[in-house]
Amino acid sequence: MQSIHWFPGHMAKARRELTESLKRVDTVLELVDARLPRASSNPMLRDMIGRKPKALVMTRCDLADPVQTRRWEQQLRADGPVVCVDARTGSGIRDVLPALEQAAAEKRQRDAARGIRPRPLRTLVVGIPNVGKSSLINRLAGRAATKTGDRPGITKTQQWIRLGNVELLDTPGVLWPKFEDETSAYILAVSGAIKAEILDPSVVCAYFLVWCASHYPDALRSRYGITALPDTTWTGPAEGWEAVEPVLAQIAQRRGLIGAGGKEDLERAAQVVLREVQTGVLGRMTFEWAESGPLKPAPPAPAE
Ligand SMILES: Nc1nc2c(ncn2[C@@H]2O[C@H](COP(=O)(O)OP(=O)(O)OP(=O)(O)O)[C@@H](O)[C@H]2O)c(=O)[nH]1
Ligand SMILES: [Mg+2]
Repeated sequence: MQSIHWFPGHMAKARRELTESLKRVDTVLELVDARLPRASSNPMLRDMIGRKPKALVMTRCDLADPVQTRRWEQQLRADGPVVCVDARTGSGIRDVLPALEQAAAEKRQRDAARGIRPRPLRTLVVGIPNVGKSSLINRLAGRAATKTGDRPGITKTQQWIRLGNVELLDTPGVLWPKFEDETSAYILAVSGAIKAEILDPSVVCAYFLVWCASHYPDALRSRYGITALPDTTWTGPAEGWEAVEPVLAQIAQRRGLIGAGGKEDLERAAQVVLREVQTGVLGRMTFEWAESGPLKPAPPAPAE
């Protein structure tokens, strides 16, 4: 694909600050979006974090497909503790601090062996913009300790928030300078993590409709009354657009999105679809499926 350069100056600054802060923390809490757990994990952060103890939090579990979330959780657990949350309502967050302690268990033991008294875990909270870092911190703190908002770039500077046994460092979301693969870029745009305009909203929507037709066909049928779904896999923007044009025309008709000359406004229809996907109107969905295989039984719920 064409390489997309869009790394703004403030991101470079955020990256430098993260490198500095990493030296001063004991653990890292990495947040990814449960609907795209790999595509929303910043490869640059992974390299920077290195071997520092880390726990992973999947946010927006309320919007993701629960079967896929369980699959991802099982796969990702191979690399350390994983917690699934809805950072907006706080569902699942009581498992976050125990997961951090679990990640830091070895360090705690080392400290104890050296006679160092236990002190609050200093934790860096990282993730792409808008993934829910500040929302999660506020839920953990039980108060509006840091500002949140429904668009990327709300947190501008790092900020420490002290809770009983941990000190959390809220950070501005960071992205990476260049997308290596086209699919990740599309998935990030479908989720709203990056602006669809960076690619092209119509193409992003075409990618989604082609993918959705084979993964969640009922969502398209019930929301838009589409009967003839695109029967193809994504091979590129030109072929993808050709496959979804009739579908978008049908959506435009139903929504009364008719432009000058009585023609369906396909671009507006594409924008409507993307907005509805992002807000969960199409139903719970995971845009990046985990490898399939037998699901292990869910772990027993922790005792109250
Ligand atoms: N549905 C849902 N919405 C969430 C969840 N977590 C966060 N949000 C919403 O997502 C938006 C972004 O949340 P923030 O906490 O500001 O995200 P952030 O990661 O701090 O973003 P930056 O500071 O810009 O990097 C807000 O509108 C939240 O209400 C979640 O688990 N589920
Ligand atoms: Mg924030």
